[in-house]
Amino acid sequence: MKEQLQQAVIDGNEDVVIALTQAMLAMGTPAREVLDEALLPAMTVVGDRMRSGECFIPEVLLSARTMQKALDTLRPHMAEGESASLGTVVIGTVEGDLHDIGKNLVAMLLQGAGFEVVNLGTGVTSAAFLEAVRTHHPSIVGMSALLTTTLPRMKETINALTDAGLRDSVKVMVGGAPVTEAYAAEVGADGYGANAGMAVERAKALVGA
Ligand code: B1M
Repeated sequence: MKEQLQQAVIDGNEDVVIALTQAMLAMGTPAREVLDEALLPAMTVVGDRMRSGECFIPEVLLSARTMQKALDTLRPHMAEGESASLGTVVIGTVEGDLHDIGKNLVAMLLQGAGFEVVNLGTGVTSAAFLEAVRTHHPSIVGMSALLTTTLPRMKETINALTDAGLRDSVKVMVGGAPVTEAYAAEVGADGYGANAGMAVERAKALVGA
């Protein structure tokens, strides 16, 4: 069934994806296993095909939308974390970047782990991150970027937080496929996650949980 689900995400077949996700959950497959062993590998295949020119933007969009539907189906089964709040995380994809599947996954797992999450969406400007920090007083600001061209927005936002006198009031976490631990250190972030699970562990460590 995992292979069928993976193929249905690649094909962008929403109805089949929802039905198979529900069926696997009903059979007792842990939501995390559905995610790690069927859904995430599907996006890797889609990325490889995009790179090799085997598939084009409309097809990738279809797979991405289907992936979001699968995540929506999984969400209630993953949000089984501690009930006490570990604090607030403001999270967004940086300006100029539309990729949000990974960021939403990180947001979902943070919520499941007991954080309050304010998800600012995609294309979030430095000014919007600052505004959200002033409004929500988060413990952590999380930035996601999937494009090498949008990575510099992370440093710009960190600089803007410093210039506004807000940098010491929040921890900053960064992530996304092109981000590395070394890059996170280079831009002055406090934390980095190679994947959503590692992001949650790092976020917990940052708030001393
Ligand atoms: Co885009 N795209 N895309 N794309 N896309 C990539 C990223 C690319 C690698 C594809 C490729 O060439 N193989 C390539 C980037 C190359 C580069 O910069 N080096 C690329 C490109 C070039 C583009 C366009 C420029 C294409 C074009 O128009 N010519 C364009 C840019 C649009 C823009 O943003 N301005 C574009 C558009 C799109 C779609 C809109 C079609 C769609 C996005 C839909 C959406 O997100 N709603 C799309 C998709 C789907 C992809 C791929 C295929 C899949 C991304 C994904 O969802 N992965 C991607 C190829 C790939 O990555 N294999 C590709 C699954 C997701 C779960 O993983 O996002 O890495 P990921 O998140 C992980 C970790 O990175 C980490 O945890 C997550 C979960 O484990 N993580 C964090 C993420 N954020 C974190 C934050 C944290 C901590 C951890 O702390 C805050």
